[in-house]
Amino acid sequence: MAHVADRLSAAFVVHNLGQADDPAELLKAIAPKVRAIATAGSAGADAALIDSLPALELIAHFGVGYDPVDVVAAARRGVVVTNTPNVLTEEVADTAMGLLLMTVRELSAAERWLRAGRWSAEGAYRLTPASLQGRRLGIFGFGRIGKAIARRAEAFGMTIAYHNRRPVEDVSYPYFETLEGLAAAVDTLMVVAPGGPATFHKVDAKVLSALGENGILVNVGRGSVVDEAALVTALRERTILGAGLDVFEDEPRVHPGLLEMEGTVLLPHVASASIPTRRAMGDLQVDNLFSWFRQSRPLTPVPETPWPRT
Ligand code: NAP
Ligand code: 8YV
Repeated sequence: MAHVADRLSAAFVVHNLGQADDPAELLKAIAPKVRAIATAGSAGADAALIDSLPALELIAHFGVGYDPVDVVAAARRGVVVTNTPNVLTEEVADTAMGLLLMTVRELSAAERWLRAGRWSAEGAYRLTPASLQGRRLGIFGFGRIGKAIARRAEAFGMTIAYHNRRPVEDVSYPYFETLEGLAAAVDTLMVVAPGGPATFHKVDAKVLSALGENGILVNVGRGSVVDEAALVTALRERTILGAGLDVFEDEPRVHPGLLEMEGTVLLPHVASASIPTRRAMGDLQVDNLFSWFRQSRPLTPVPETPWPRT
């Protein structure tokens, strides 16, 4: 974001690796002096980059999900990693509910019907097989955003259950130790878990089959959490009813099987993408850098690189 770039260049000497003609050459020239990296989106920092910067102290990531940053390599080197939690929670939960409604009630297909002149030419759009009413919502990743989605879903009259690695205290919703167990108990699965090796392809053919033929899958977490090939098969064979996806395995490329399917609603990773929310995320990213270099502490370190150091 220009706003972020302006704030950074007003305070720091900034080298833009992404826009360099020869990134390797630039890196070689500046490596001994680099004290922090600002990363965004899928452009993170891998072990090779981290290990090539001997003076590195901080990696400030734009986004609450920090799967593109190798936090294990950072922790090993004593480098602190920060992300941008909380400031996007409500926005992402709003979008998740919108995507759920679009998927269950086929709202984008209905709009396409109107815009194509089919309402006047052929009559009303079809009655949707599914309704939001009476649906049972399972949330995979019951953290900040998962809880904000639960608050909204409760107001819509949905029942709620969840799966995490451990139960959340002070919450009365049923907890499921396994994702498959959760999927079998609900008909609507909302994925809002982080990416990375621990969650890779956790939503697989078994989980989709447990969700059942009335099942709706919504993913606002990370594309890598869902086995997209298995999802395409489940949609094709109608072992689930539909899917609403904001995130994909190989962004910005989308599996052609998903594109051709009528029962999918596909958004280009926009859950936090409003100007106010993205600006708040950018400010938190820059404030982490300011706090590190002015007050010697990060504002929002990730759990893998805690502060104060343990
Ligand atoms: P959070 O508060 O850290 O919540 C993540 C939840 O996932 C935690 O409750 C955690 O519980 C659970 N979890 C983590 N690893 C797990 C595993 N291996 N198996 C089962 N559960 C696991 O994070 P948040 O702020 O809610 O954000 C969640 C994610 O949403 C982000 O990491 C990001 O990938 C995604 N996101 C996407 C967008 C978008 O634009 N689509 C925007 C914002 C965020 P336990 O530790 O108990 O397992
Ligand atoms: C951003 C996200 O769209 O915060 C996250 O984890 O996925 C989104 O809010 C993404 O980080 C873009 O930079």
